[in-house]
Amino acid sequence: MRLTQYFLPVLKENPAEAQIASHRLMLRAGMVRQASAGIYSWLPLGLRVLRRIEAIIHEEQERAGHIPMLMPTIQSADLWRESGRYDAYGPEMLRIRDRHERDMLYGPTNEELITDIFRNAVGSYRDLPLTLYQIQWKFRDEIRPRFGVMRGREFLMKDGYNFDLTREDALHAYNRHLVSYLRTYERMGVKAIPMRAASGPIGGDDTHEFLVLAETGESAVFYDSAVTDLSFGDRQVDYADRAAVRAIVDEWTAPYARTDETHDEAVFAEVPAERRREGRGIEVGQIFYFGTKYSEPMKAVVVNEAGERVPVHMGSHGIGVSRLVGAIIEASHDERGIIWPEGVTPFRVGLVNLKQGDAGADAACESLYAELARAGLEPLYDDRDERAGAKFATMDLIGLPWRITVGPRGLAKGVVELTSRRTGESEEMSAAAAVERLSGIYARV
Ligand code: P5A
Repeated sequence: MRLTQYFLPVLKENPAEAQIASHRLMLRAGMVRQASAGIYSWLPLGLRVLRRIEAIIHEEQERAGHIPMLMPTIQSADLWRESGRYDAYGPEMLRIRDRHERDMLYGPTNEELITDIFRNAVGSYRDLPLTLYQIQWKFRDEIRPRFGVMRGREFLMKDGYNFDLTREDALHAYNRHLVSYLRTYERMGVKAIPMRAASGPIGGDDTHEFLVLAETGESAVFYDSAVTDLSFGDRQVDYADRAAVRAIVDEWTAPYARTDETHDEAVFAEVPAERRREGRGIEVGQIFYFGTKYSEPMKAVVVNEAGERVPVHMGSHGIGVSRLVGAIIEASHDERGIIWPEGVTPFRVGLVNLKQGDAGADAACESLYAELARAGLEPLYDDRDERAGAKFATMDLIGLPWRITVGPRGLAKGVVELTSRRTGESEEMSAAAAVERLSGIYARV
């Protein structure tokens, strides 16, 4: 993409309404604009990040054997009356009446709708296990939307729902989700720690939240620092192997890690003092096992091997897709701007022409731009007629992990400069060597 042909409305000044770094930087970098309180338009640069996050989620969910689908944002109130949540959900639910005076709502979550789809299609244990998921917009009329996309009213969520014959099978689904989420967040370049939490309006007793540690997080957290040393790495997981999946869950959930809702001082006191940590975190996901909470009232039953009709065991599993964009920035920025992890960066490399209009520099940039694109390195070429300082400031603000700088002086020596946004370190090398270096880096993402 050439910057002169893109839509990147960056702001020079800090917007007054933004209280935290991620909100400020998302506005300044031209990623989002507020449409009304807690409701945002995603501008092209922001959308690219959102799409990257979605792509990682899809890959990891399908790897775990879960099946993508798409449900509508607007739902009928009738299903929610069946489960009893229409009244229970309260003012967070945006209620709508259509022209025929039918009660509708903008879905805050989809347990009822998916249970309805399931009960109309599945009747036998032979069709289980089944896990369906979607990535779809949700609406929750939060009393205090704030921090930009972090606590929005309209927000993008990955929501998955498992249907199983027994509690044991459903707990395996729960474990599959926990493990696939560990992998998912790690690929996005953030450390999200599974913590025991409370279930709220979704229900059930077994639930973990995934938290990214950040001072601006809304949840108070208590944890054993040992949990922050764990990393998933490139281990292969056989999701059909219950014991193997369980072992990974045990590894991550053995160290003490809880939100304030489930925190227990007495248990926490057993953690060696030097490893006890208190802090704040951003909830970027939550998984639930709630058994037959929806399947019983909504009569989602299957016939088991003995010929009996039994309600299915269910759970639901969410990732805050739009919130993650803010959370990743909270965890990865400096005073000059965003620092994208390679896994979610909107463009993989920025190309800066130090002397636009100089025939040699222009030609070198054109050929490098084509080369980078061919190598799948998705370059953003700053081809504006601007001072070098302004181009660097824009690149630093939007946070691409790598920058290649091309200018007449380097070209005379046959080199360009490759700079890391994270460390600020620069290295001179031939254009071909820079393409090769970046190809190697992104091959590991
Ligand atoms: C799980 C999937 C559920 O709704 N039902 C379907 C279950 N869980 S949850 O924890 O309530 O939400 C899942 C994730 O969505 C994000 N989230 C939000 N993001 C931005 N703005 C909001 N107002 C908001 N509310 C929830 C969180 O990341 C949460 O973990």
